[in-house]
Amino acid sequence: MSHYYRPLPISAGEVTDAALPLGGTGKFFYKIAVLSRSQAPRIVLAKEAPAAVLEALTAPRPAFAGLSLDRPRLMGILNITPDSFSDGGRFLGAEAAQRQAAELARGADLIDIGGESTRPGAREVPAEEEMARVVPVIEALRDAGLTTPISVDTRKAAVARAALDAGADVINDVSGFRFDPELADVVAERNAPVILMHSIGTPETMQAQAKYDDVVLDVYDALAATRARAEAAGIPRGRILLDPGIGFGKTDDHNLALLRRLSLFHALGCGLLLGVSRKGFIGRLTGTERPDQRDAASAALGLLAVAQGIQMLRVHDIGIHRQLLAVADALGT
Ligand code: HH2
Repeated sequence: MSHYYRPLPISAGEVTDAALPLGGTGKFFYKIAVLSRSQAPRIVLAKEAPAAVLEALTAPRPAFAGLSLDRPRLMGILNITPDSFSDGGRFLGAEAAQRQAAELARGADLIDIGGESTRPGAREVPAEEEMARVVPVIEALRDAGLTTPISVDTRKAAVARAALDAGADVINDVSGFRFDPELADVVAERNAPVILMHSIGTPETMQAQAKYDDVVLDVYDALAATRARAEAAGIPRGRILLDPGIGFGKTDDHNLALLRRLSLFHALGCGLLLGVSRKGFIGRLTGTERPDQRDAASAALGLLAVAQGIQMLRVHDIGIHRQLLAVADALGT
């Protein structure tokens, strides 16, 4: 595609009949920034965009894992790993994991359980070990009556299968089906909703490969190809959330460029998820060494994402992000 269309959401106070709805998010836009690889951006009235683009931008997204996407949702993070950058080692035992899940469930719409760290430099974990970390926790949570939808953060078909059997609902693959092609078949066979994230290389190597012609347009094209692969495997568009993958094979400047133009990704016609919570680039921007001291800046970026119509935020601190959503809702932002 030579032109890319980024809707410019407007404030709730300025919505008139001429405004177009943004993907059923409750947000609206009149104008679109037209981006290309060869020309400076232009701003045009929305109605000047091709019909197929307007259809992708305006069509309401179907509910995802039973969650309507007409308001922003929170995914709470639960890492059952010894080495995750923020909470590594804290929730390794089933009991500690269960306590944290109960805490998250108070305010999270979805709980994301991961048994393999994917922070830059992290080593791959064998499928058996990953399963041994996440499956007993998912089983224990379901046995205890937890009804919150659970996603499993895995790149592997075998882990996905075992997690779905144990009571997980959603697959969250940071490799966007690149790591294990069989994972697409598992998702299709099981009719599971899926989150497909943009990344390059593997967590061990990705930062060395962080090179793009134009990071925003390159990530857009890669996500379009990922969505097409998923659809070819039999996964309908309405069961897919896409994620630009902040921090995965991206420099700080790449991350900032993506955050400035997040609403572009609505043109892919899927719901969108964003994970910025406590990530390393926030530490570098704010001079905060400890991940658990990065929640204020994480929430500030979360608000920016919500204002651009992002449907789901992946976060560590649910309480702070519930406050963010309350003020955003009151403002109509
Ligand atoms: N980020 C991380 C892990 N999984 N999934 C999606 N969809 N989007 C993300 O941005 C994302 C993700 C990395 O964060 P975390 O789980 O907190 O750490 P670690 O990978 O070290 O376990």
